[in-house]
Amino acid sequence: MSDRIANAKLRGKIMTADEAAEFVNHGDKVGISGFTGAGYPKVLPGAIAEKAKAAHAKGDEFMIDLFTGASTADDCDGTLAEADAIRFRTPYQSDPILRSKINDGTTYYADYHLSESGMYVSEGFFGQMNVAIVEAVRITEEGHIVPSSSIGNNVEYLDEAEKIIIEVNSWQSENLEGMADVYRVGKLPNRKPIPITDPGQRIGTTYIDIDVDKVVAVVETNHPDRNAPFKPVDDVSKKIAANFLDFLEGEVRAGRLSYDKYIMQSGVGNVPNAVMSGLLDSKFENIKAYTEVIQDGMVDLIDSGKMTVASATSFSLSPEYANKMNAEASKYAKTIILRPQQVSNHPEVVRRIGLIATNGMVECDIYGNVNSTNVMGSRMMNGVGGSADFTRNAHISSFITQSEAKGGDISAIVPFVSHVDHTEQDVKVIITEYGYADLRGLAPRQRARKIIELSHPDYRPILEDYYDRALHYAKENKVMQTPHLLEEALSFHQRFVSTGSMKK
Ligand code: 0RQ
Repeated sequence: MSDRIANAKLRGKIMTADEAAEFVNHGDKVGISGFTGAGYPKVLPGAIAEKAKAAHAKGDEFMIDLFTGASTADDCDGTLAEADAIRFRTPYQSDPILRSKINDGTTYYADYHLSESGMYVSEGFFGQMNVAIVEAVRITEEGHIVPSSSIGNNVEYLDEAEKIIIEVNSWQSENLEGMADVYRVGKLPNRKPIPITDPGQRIGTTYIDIDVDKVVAVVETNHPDRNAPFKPVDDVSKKIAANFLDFLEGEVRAGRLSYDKYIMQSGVGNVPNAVMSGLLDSKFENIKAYTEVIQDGMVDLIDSGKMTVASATSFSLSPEYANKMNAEASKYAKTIILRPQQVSNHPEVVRRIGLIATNGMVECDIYGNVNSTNVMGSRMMNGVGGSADFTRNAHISSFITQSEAKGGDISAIVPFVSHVDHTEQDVKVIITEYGYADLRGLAPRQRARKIIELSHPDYRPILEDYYDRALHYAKENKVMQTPHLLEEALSFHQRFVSTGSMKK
């Protein structure tokens, strides 16, 4: 038995994963730790999946409703999805098997803003939570949980579930203790302001206090966090990063930003990660992050001394960087604060801090609406995540993307988005490898040409042609606010579905 379980009562609850899985029943609402591949339970999902498979082999039903912080990994979401054990899933995912189960209709998926998902659980929107399964670095003498590499919605699940199962993972460094800053936002109608005015402020505890009597099982594990490596930074990403820096430099010249006052939020994905490497060689110093996840690029900024504070709810690191974080956790704990996602993404704090938000996207349209989630209008990619928590409330909200996807068969800029996650009112800057469009202060017709200029040259003439004809129609019919040809607005998508390419 590991010496990481200091509470005598909870030491008496140690059992195997298979034994603990007996506390999870068909139809249960199960809230687990885990956020972008960090801090998710490592062995219970596999044991629950086996239970589901055995039930299905006998012709019995076995499916759970699964609530997380955000995405997990193949040995959690993937394993459960493969066993057809997930009936309902929220709020964010990125596992390929789970994605296919969502898209083939096996699993219902509710895509919610990450800052709100825990609150919905506390407010009872989903009904009674049955089981919380949370990974810990250790359990203190009092029975408090020291969370591992993510905080996510742990507090809400531990508070609301009838039963608690704790996985104590000895792979996670004990030196992660101290990174967490656990603060309960409180239930309505008695909320108080969250007292954060700077990303570096600590306002809570380094542990999560729980009702020890609810703990039904403690399982010991020794498994790494798993995450896919980022794509190498290629020439296109370098150009996008350079254009993003150009935009920041413009803000400095305009007197709205100074080299030591940049507070960033950076989204998930390869492109946002690449943009951070661009900042390494920039003039910006004392960069602070009030964001959701800490990716490899942010660790490089911390190592270089350029980033002095990073507030997030989780890591989202490549395997190499996850090992590095684990080995040097006590060093990084001086710079990094991990908060519940309700706090890391809270609109109140985001608005007050005045950060610059930068997120990836699937596509945007010529007027500045952004689709972050649904490919061709209906195939779920990952989810909106925290992108809208930040986008709507940031001082400046930017979106970055390559101008095309799938080897050029898809244009990231289309006449009309096939799904809307971020509306034209919220999107202030769009950046591709061809430049940036600053949309602030512009009406839709003043934006369209600027956005089309960011598209790939293969698509620019078709977009210009669409816009010219839409303008002509709009003038004749006096519908000039956002000119569209309704029968052609989704023609790029229709062409892709019929021919495999958006090109004419
Ligand atoms: O697919 O993996 O099969 O090759 O999407 O695309 O270009 O590597 O971009 O990794 O930055 O991800 C929107 C998915 C972009 C991400 C998205 C395909 C492309 C590739 C990845 P393959 P790239 P990125 C929280 C921030 C929503 C959540 C969010 C995302 C794969 O940014 O999930 O923002 N965002 N959270 O081929 C079809 C298109 C496509 C497309 C890209 N138009 N059509 N497929 N792809 N564009 C806030 C924080 O604080 C973290």
